Amino acid sequence: MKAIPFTNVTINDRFWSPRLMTNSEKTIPHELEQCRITGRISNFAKAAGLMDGNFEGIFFNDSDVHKLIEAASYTLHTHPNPEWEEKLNEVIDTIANSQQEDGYLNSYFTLVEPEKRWQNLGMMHELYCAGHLIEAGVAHYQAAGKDKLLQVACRFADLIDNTFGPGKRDGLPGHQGIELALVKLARVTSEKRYMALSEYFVTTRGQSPHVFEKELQNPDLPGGLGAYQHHYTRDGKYEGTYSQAHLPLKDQKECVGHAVRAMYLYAGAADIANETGDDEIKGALHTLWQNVEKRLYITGGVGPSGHNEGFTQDYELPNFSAYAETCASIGLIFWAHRMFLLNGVSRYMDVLETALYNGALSGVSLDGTGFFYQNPLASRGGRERSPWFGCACCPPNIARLFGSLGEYIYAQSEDDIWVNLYVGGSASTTITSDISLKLTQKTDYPWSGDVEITVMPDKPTSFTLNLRIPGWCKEYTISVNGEELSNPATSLGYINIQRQWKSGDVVDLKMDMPVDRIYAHPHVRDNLGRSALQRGPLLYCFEDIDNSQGAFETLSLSDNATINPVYNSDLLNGVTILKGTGLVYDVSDWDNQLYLSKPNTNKIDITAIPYYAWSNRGAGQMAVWVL
Ligand code: FUB
Ligand code: ZN
Repeated sequence: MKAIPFTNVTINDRFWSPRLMTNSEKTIPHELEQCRITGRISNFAKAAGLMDGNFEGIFFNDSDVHKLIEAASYTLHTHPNPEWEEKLNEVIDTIANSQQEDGYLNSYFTLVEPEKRWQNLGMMHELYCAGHLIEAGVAHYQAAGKDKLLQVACRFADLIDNTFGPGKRDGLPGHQGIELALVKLARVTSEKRYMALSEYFVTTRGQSPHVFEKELQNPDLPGGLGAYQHHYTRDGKYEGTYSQAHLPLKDQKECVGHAVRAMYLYAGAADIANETGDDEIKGALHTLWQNVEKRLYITGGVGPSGHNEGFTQDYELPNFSAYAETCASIGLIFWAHRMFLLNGVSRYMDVLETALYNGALSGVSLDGTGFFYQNPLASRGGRERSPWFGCACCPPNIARLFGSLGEYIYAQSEDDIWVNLYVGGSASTTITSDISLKLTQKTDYPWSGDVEITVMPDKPTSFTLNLRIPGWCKEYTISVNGEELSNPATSLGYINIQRQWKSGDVVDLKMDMPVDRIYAHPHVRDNLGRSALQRGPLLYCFEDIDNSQGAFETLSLSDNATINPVYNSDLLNGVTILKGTGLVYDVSDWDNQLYLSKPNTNKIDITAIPYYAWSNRGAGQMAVWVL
C-alpha cells in the first residue's frame, strides 16, 4: 500500500482551501522573512564565503530553512508563483554554495567548529539538519521538478554513508529525522545505499556499546558536556531514554524521552519495516503504538512535559502545563500515516486526523503568522501565538505539513483505493496496472459528515474502494448511484465497496455528526469528573470571552445539557460553534469565606469553539475539559 502522492492530489473545499492559501500567501513569506532577519539564511552565505560575519543563532538553525524550502516547494506545486520560485531558487543557490568540497553541509560547523564535525552526534544535530536538507531536496525535486538541491542532498548523503555504518564509524543521530529522510531519498533516486543507511540508523540505535555513551567520554566536546550529561545520564551513568537510545528499538516497549525525536524515529522505523518486512520492528512499533494510546492528549498532542520536551508516564496528561509541542503532533501524523500504510487499519488514520485538526492546527493562528510551540488544554490567560521563536522548529513544520496535506488523503495498492481523509478535491492515479482513475470528493467536512465521491476510471474496471469510518462516527449510510447499500462489507475500520466501477459512478457517504461528550480514562487525574465536547474530528473548547467572564473556572455542563451545533460564518473565519446551557457557581456566595457548604449555581448560555481556533481573539482563559 502506498500513499497517492501530493503531486496527484488537488484540494478544493471550504475548510482547507483558505487555510492552504493562507499558508502559501502569508505563512511561508512571513517565515522566509523571519529566516532572513534572524540570520538563518545569511549563515549559509557566510559559510559559502559570500559574505563576512559570524554564525548567528542556534546551532541547528539550518534545519528551519530546510523545512521552509520543503514547505515552499509543495506550495509552489499547489499555488504556482514565479516570483516565489525565483526567491526559493536564490536560497537554494546560497545553500548549495555553502556545501564543502567533500559534500559536508552545515553552516554552524563550517563557520564555528570546522575541526569538530561528527564528534557530538548526541546533541549537535548534524544528522538532524542533514535529514531536513534531504527532505527539502526531495520535495523540491518532486514538486518543482528541479534537481539542484536533490544533488546537494545526495552528495551530503553519500558523505554520511561513507562515514557511518558497518566497517566504518559507529554513529547515530541524537535527534532523529534522517531515517525517514533517507527512505524518501532512496525512493526518489532508487539508490539502495540510502535505504541501507536508514536501516542502519534504525536498527543499531540503543545497541551497546552506546555511541552516545562513548561521546560523553570526550572532555572537549563541541557544544560542551553540560546539556549532554543532563539529558543522557542519570546518577552519573549513561541512560539514553531522552533520545530513545537506551535499548535497541526492537526491545522498546514504552514511548519515552523527547517526543519529537521519538515520533520521527518511529516514523522512520515504520518506513523501514514497510521496505524490509522486519517483523521485530513491526512488533516493536505495534507495542509502542499501544503505549502511545495511553500517553495521548485528546488533541493528538504528545509529550506532556517541558522538562524533556517529552513523555512521562501512562495517563499523565496535565491540562494547564501540557507541553504537547506542535512538532510532536506533526511527528505523530508522520508516524500514524506510516503505521496505516504498514497495517491498513483505520485507527491510525483516526489518530492522524485528530492530530491534524486539533493539536497541529492549533499551532498556527488563523491569519497564518502566529505560532504556538506548546499546545495546552487549559489556560488561565496570557497565552498568545508568537510570530517566531529563537528555537523555531514548529512554524516551518506546520507550513510543510499543510503544503503536503494532499499526501494523507488517499492511498492505494494494485487493486484497492483507500479514502482516508474527507477533504474536497480530486486525485488521479493508475489502478489494476493500466487503468487511469480520477476520483473527486465533494464535502463540507469537518462541519458536515456528508461526502460525495465520484469515481472516473477511463475504462470500466473492478477494484475495491475503501472508505474510512472515522472512530467518532457511530451511524452512517452509504449508497452507490443513489442505491443504499443495506449491509456494506467492512474491514479494519473501512467500508469496502468492491464492484466494477465505471466513469461517473457516485458514492454518497452520510455520517451522523452529533455533539459527543467525551470522558477521559479515570487514571487521567486532571480530568476526573470532567468531560470535553467533540463533534466529528473537531475537539471543542471554551474561552472566557464567550462564557461567563468572572466565574469561568467554575463552568460546568449539567448531565442532561442539550448542546447544539450552529454554523457562524462571521466568527473565526467561519466555524461551527456549539451552543447550550451550563452552570457556574455564584462566586459572590462565598463572600469572604474560603469554604462554603452549599454553593448556588446559576444557569448560563454557553458557547464552545473548535480548539484549533482558540486564542485568536485575545489571550483569555480557555478550557477543554469542564466539570
Ligand atoms: O532540537 C530540534 C527541535 O527543537 C526539537 O524537535 C524540538 O523539540 C526543539 O527542541
Ligand atoms: Zn517544534
